[in-house]
Amino acid sequence: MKIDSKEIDNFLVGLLKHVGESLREDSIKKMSVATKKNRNDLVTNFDKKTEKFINSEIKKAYPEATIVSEEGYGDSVKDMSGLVFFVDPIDGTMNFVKRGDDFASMIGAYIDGRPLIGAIIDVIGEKIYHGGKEIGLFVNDEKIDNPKDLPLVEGLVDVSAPMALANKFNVQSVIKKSSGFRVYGSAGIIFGHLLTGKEVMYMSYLAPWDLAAGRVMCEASGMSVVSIDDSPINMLESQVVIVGTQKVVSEALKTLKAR
Ligand code: 2AM
Ligand code: CA
Ligand code: CA
Ligand code: CA
Repeated sequence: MKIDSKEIDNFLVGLLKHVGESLREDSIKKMSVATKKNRNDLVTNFDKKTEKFINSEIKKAYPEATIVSEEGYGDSVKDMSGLVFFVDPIDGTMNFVKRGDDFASMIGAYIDGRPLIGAIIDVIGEKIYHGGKEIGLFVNDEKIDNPKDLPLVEGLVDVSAPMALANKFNVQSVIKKSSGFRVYGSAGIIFGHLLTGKEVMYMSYLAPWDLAAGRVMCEASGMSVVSIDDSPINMLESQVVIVGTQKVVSEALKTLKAR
């Protein structure tokens, strides 16, 4: 299969532009909210509608590709061979429902397991972060420089709320060494902050669709993306992941091991 990363990047940016326009209109329309595993695990009619739309556009453009997505309209993907798209139609559904901002839509493209292109839209901020190793990274049409390799003491860190509150893996020891602690509630929004140097680390339990697009872009920008136990990232399973500048990730792993 001949794969052109520029062509996939253009396709994903076009798709997310459309998703952004439609979600900005939709958010004033009637929303129906249901719970999934627990009362904080929400899904709306817009999560489902958006995933159906994205997946059908991907299938039209790339009929040979397989899709891993959150809300059940994807394929049952057992291995990473060929072209695989990861789709999170609304990332930060709780923010979408409760605040109407700080939510994202994310798509990551991989070829034979290799990260190819990531695309994340900050829907209300109207920013699309996109690109990959081969073509570079952009916010909308503007090229972004790689963020500085700052140490923990010089940057803000973001840890998922449940992990930070329960002090899982003694993560509070890492938080205390940083400049400050933030919880934005959307992996996609946080990846945007990492890519533009506004935060230096994100640690969370992430599903494949939470991680895929951000991993492509953060690795392309020279940041580290590691699983907490230092095993290779598995894109077909959920895992606890640390993403950040090289200095911060190595400091974080050392600090967590020293507990
Ligand atoms: P979501 O909104 O697409 O579900 C903060 O809640 C962040 O963690 C969001 O990016 C959210 O994605 C994700 N998230 C929420 N619950 C999760 C879970 N059980 N496993 C993995 N990621 C989750
Ligand atoms: Ca969800
Ligand atoms: Ca998500
Ligand atoms: Ca989601």
